[in-house]
Amino acid sequence: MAKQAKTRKSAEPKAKADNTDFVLRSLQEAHEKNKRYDASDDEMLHFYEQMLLIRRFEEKAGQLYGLGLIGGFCHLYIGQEAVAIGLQSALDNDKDSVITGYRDHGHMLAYGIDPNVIMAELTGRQAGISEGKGGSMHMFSTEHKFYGGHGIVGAQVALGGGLALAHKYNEDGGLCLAYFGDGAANQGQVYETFNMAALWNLPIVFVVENNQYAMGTAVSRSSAETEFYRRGTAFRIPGMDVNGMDVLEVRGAAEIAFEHVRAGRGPVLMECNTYRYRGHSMSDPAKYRSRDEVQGMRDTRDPIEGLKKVLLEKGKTEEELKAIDKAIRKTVAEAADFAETSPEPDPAELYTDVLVEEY
Ligand SMILES: Cc1ncc(C[n+]2csc(CCOP(=O)(O)OP(=O)(O)O)c2C)c(N)n1
Ligand SMILES: [Mg+2]
Repeated sequence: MAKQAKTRKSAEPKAKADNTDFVLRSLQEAHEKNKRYDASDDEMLHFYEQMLLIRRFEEKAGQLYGLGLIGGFCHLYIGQEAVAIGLQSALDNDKDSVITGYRDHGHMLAYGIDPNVIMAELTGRQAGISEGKGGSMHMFSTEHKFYGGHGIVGAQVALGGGLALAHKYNEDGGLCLAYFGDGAANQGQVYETFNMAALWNLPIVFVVENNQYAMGTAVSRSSAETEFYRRGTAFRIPGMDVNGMDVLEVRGAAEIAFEHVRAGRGPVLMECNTYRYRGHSMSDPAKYRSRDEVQGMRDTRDPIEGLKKVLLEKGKTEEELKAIDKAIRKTVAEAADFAETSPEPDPAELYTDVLVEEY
């Protein structure tokens, strides 16, 4: 026993371990020093408009679901808007790719994709972005390098590893932004992907959207380590702990993470702490938490209200912001009309774009 301990102690990895500690903390330290992105007034206003578009779009989607116009699953992103906007506003859209799970409408809207085609996908119409065959959980836009929209919890992380490998192999200078939830973070394939991404130095930013619940289970009931940004430690992946309710903080963190990855220094694991206001999906009565908890979040940490305050301090007026809201409500109402009135897919399309052969 004594001999073994001695061998281990004198073995080489010690210096490496110290270095690893530094690498693991380095991005978090940079983030703590410079938390919020120094946005111009125009950028800030744009973030506000984008987040509000997601909020109003999702509220309308909830209504259409209630009316029976949207079938199947529908997972709303209300409350989490700052994550998609803060991160995706920092992307190089000519090069970088994005992949996420089923809570994907906000990530599509963050690209500026026409709300009409997203809403029409929700109502299962031919004009929808997946031609009405994907629905809420399976939206794609290869034109934007947005690779879904996936219903299998955690599966998108491994696929994201593949996208990052393609960026590296093709030397196209892009990175992959792979989002997943706090529940997905307990999936085995996430760690297989961490290992390979670190081993192969892949250009990928893993983002845990920690909205505090996986279906009806709070993180403290499902997760031994609830500080998700630390979960890359065993793979020497640096972590970042980010307030996902503050779009300027998320954008600030994105700047640091993307620079690290673009410089060829390998993957980053970012945890964005956020909160979903609605149930897991439209069929969830959300009995596992109190109304006060949700209201408390809305009252004190709402990402849109938070940015509104900054804008008002910067001299914007209530009237200007109200006019923006009015215009967005109109866009969303038009998207709903379009999604209700456009035709369903032609029956002749039943076997196109689907796998029907044996493999
Ligand atoms: C492999 C797999 N297991 C279980 C499910 C059922 N399921 C759908 S969503 C979900 C919870 C995931 O929670 P989280 O990762 O925190 O994402 P959130 O819904 O909070 O965005 C579960 C268990 C599934 N779709 N796939
Ligand atoms: Mg969750």
